[in-house]
Amino acid sequence: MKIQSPILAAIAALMLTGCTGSASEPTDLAKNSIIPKPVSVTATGKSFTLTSKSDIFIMPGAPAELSFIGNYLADKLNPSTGLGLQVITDGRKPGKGDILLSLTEGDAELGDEGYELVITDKSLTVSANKPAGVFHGIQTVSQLLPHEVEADTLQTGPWTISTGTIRDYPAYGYRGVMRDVARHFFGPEDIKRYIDQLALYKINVLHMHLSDDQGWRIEIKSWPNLTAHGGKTEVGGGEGGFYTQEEYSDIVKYAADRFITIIPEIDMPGHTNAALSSYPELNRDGKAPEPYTGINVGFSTLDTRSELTYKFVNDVAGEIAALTPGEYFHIGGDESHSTRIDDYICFVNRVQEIVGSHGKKVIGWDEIAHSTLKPGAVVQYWARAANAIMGVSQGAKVLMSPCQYAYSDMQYDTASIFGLHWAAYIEVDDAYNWDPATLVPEITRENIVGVEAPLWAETISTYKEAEYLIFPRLPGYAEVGWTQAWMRNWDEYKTRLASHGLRMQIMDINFYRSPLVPWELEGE
Ligand code: TNX
Repeated sequence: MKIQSPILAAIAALMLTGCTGSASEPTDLAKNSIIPKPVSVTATGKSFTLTSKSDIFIMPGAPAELSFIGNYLADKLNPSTGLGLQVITDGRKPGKGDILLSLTEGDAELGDEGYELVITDKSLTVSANKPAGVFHGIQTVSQLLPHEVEADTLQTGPWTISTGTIRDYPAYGYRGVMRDVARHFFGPEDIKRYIDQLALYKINVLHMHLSDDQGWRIEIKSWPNLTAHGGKTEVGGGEGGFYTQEEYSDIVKYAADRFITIIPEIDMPGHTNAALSSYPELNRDGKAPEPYTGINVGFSTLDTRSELTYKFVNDVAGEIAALTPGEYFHIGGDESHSTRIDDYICFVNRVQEIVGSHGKKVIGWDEIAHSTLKPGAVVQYWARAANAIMGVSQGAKVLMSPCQYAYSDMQYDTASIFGLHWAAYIEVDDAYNWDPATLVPEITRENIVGVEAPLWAETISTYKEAEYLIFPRLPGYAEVGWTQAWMRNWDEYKTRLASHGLRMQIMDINFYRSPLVPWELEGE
């Protein structure tokens, strides 16, 4: 029985509750609260239940990533469901109540990240062309289960999902967020927890802002004072910190296992006081400035006319590129107010060559469009549309991070404790209600690689404070990147987001209880 209409599905649900179990069991897949919203959902009006007999099956010969995904799903479901799901790879066939993860080939519509979920009353199958698609598919499975599945302690269940088919794939291939770990340092454990949260919403890029005036956060073996000195400060005078190369590589691997690419950023030629303070010879006058712990911008610059500066950039980019499998290296390039424009242009042109020589493509904040962009360069639109348009006219692609909509460090409203408001107050609806492809008339769909929501860290120093700015805007940014604009609508989205309140609560996420969302919360 195929039921597409919600009314028919509701009638079917009423008819079926008598014979399939308690009235609280979901039987209409169309009434899901999946974020980001999937491309197509076809409800068939029955229900599938995970039981203590259920396991997760992977066909023999499938790539290792599929076993990793199977274990990831088991590790997620077992603590809360207590069902002891095991990953079976020995060729046994799945039976009633089992989950099957499989790779298919040549489903062109699904692309590299799409998936298909087929749920019958007997089994649940996630299939995709690539492991990334299967991984996104299991996130959808988690969201279809009751919210208690997100707990790390035993819950009662039942673990029932309504039946039907979901076919789903993203609008944009780049769905990212940025973390500023320079203004305040956030350690590897914080970043890993964040990566797991990103995976829930099918985000696939984490851009890490690794250097700024207030701190240098990644070990560079050929320039050790960058971290020995430049890593020991942060905004407000705290102790700062940095990632050793081993820790950085571990983060890269942790992210890659979750199909998230790390893009490292070394911001230059401005935003470089921490480096300048660590090495006097990088300064035009040979004198190292004091470490900086305030929140002003635009006062520092590398000496763009010194050959030593380019040796420095080459060493830094070389070491980081060698640890980073992703195709991009972010060169910053924003707010270089202390660099003459002609020097800035020469610098960005040369740095593009250096980054290219290490096998990476360049991303930079929109100001880099003043230079001559190399093929493959991406301009990250944050402030000036004119810059991004200049990039497009050079054939570059644009990454959309318009500060009035996509800046996670902007306050929600005038009462917000954390955050800034120089670009805007960004309530949860403002963060959701924009279309990357129509925001700037001159920048059209084919010019855009995707969407990124940056989180600058001047006003936040703990994980919980960061969470408060990230949630609940993050699910909205994920949907802006994943779901076609014509399928998105705030009034409908907010009811789905409302039900994610219970999930965020049970995961102990410190989220902003926006008055615009009809939250379903426990005990509040
Ligand atoms: C502007 S956005 C900056 C950052 C600040 C941010 C604060 C951008 C490319 N530059 O240096 O942290 O504003 O909102």
